[in-house]
Amino acid sequence: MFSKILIANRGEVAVRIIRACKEMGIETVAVYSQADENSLHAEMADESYCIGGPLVKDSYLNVDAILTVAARAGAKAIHPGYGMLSENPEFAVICEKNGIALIGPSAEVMEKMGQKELARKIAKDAGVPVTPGSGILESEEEALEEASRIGYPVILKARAGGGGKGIRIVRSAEELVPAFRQVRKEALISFSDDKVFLEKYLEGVKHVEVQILADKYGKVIILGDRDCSVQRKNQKLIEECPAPVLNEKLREKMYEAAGNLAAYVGYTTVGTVEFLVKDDSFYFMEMNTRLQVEHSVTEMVCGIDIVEWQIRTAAGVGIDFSQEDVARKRHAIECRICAEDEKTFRPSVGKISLLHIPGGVDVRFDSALYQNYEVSPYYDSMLGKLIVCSDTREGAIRKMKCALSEFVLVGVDNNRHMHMRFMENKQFVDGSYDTGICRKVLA
Ligand code: MV4
Repeated sequence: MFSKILIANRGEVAVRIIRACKEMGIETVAVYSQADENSLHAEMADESYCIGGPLVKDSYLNVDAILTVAARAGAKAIHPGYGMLSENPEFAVICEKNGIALIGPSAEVMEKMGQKELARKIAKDAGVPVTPGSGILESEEEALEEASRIGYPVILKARAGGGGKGIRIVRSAEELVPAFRQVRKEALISFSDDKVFLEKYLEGVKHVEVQILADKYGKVIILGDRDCSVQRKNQKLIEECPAPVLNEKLREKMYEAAGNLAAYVGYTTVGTVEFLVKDDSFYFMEMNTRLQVEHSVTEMVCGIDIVEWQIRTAAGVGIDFSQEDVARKRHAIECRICAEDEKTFRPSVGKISLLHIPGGVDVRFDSALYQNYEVSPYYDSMLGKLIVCSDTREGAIRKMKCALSEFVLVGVDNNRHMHMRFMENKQFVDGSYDTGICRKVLA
């Protein structure tokens, strides 16, 4: 087991990882930017090092600074969290070369599954259903040919895309070439990789993902599934576990497909297979080779600390429980509390003058907030994740409403009233919602 772990991240995920390490008796090293000098994660870690300016390129993405701290502090492993360097294969290779374990799958697997069209091919080879689609589109003519072969609507996707960037739905041939140019341009700017492919666009789908835990001895456990269809501009807002309308037969087929893919590609530690679900069919969308923001809802249902097992499996510890031991009866919901204007959704900054975090049975708020904390403009607007769990979905919705009502956050605008609107929305309440729900609720 690692004696000391450097957390190469900030905010709620850094606090989450530090807590897991403390519970495991592992020493922690935090890195922070000048803007995060008074951050909770820097305060909680055993050692903290300032590694650069507020911009992520100067700090949290500053590989040299992070590895220098790891060497100086004697950290044997680095936990990348999510976002930042967590799916950067070059960083994984550099860590491997420096004899530092990057907590995640191997650099090779991270690289393969991070290229979306290659991941689709691997999924198909592993017997996982994928939507009809193309390879990398080398020209506008090829894009037109492939779109015509597959049939509109199609969705253009950047190979290195993520976070809602490098994706465009195209409904007719006239729109295709301008959209193709736009996605390539956006992908080059955002990911320095303008390779784009396309798929048949499925309307009215649910976005359901399956949580994988795999050790280095071939054991793969499915920890549960999550419905992540409540998204605005490809940013998830609300997630729930399990997905409310999956029938058991479909769920078992999706679990088997996700497990087969993990085994086929030699996956280790924690990962998520994202699917599109429509009626009784499901299709591979992509695989995330890192811890996800929404891992917490799965933990609340299955009672397994996903971060602890991510660290254990990265350190070569075998999974000592079976698939049957994974509880699935309860229901959890997560609302992402963001510092943003309720009407314009523009990020909000300021000093938290009054904070009351909701509590109670199975109510959890994962954040890095504290009274008088200054919310800075440099980073993601998510302040924390409010998670509740109950024996039934109705109970979880009721509990979430109570927790949202109890929440006090004065000093920055936040989206708690928006979340309350979802909890009162008929489509959300009956579980029949799809990825189009935001347009309806927020219209
Ligand atoms: C799709 C899709 C429908 N058909 N692919 C969203 C971002 C990335 N995870 C891929 N995504 C989707 N891919 C096909 N073939 C629907 C989504 C999707 C989505 C798309 C646009 C706006 C919001 C969305 C929310 C969830 C999933």
